[in-house]
Amino acid sequence: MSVDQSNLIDLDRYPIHLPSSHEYRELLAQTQAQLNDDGCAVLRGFVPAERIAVLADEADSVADLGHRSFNKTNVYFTRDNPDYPENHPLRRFFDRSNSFVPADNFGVDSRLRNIYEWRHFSTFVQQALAEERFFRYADPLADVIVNVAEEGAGFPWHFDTNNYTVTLAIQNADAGGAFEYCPNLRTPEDENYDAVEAVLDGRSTQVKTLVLQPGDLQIFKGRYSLHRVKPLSGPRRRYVAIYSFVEEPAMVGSPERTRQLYGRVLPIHTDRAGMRGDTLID
Ligand SMILES: O=C(O)CCC(=O)C(=O)O
Ligand SMILES: [Fe+2]
Repeated sequence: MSVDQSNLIDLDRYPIHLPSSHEYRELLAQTQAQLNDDGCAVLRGFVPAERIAVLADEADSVADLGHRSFNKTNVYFTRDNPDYPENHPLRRFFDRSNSFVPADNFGVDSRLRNIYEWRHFSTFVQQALAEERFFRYADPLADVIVNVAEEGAGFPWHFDTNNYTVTLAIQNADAGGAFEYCPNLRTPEDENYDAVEAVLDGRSTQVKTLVLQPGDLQIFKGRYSLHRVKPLSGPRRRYVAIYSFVEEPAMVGSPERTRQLYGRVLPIHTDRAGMRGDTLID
């Protein structure tokens, strides 16, 4: 263990570096139980409040390098389908905006990267998710990124296209930004369109709200749980670090998707085109 990780992660509360300890087994059991219950686990104060400034400063120093992209999307990220009635969830489109700081801005000295690359971190997350195949993402633009969001920006309701997401809250906006989710609203067999429509209409009783504070780690299984980030307000930017893990060791994003999200591609993306791996959250 290097000094860096012990400086940032609250290892007294979250002894992820002591896998044979009783405390580790308890932590793992609790995290797994949260994931089993509603597909979402939160480790509050994973980086304690008094240490988060280091990460906020790091995000601040590269925030302007975020690549902005805007689109209109339904909750499924699919095209409009005129075969359905106009108010069907498949046909309801919302503004979505992203600003992702690409991962090559988080180099070997990055404290954010430090956490991601610490072997105890990925082992813990893998065990929590009970995933057999689990690797850090080989994409040098996408393995560790920061999402920068400002007033007016939003993540409207959606189902993720990947199975799980690991995020670390770094800074909240002045107001807004609560995470809302509906655990297991759909299944592989049933899209449950009526329930999705109720959420979009604001009349669902299945919405849970989570207000994350800087330093909280979230492990979220978003493929079956409809979710959004409520609109932000005020001048302060919201920063969230996204740590990507995948099922195949050599995967990188497709050139098209990479250009869309990060504004550029690297030789590795064009060389490996064909080994598809669009695992970034959305
Ligand atoms: O920023 C967040 O907290 C989560 C955003 C999200 O759900 C996504 O990008 O898929
Ligand atoms: Fe999502």
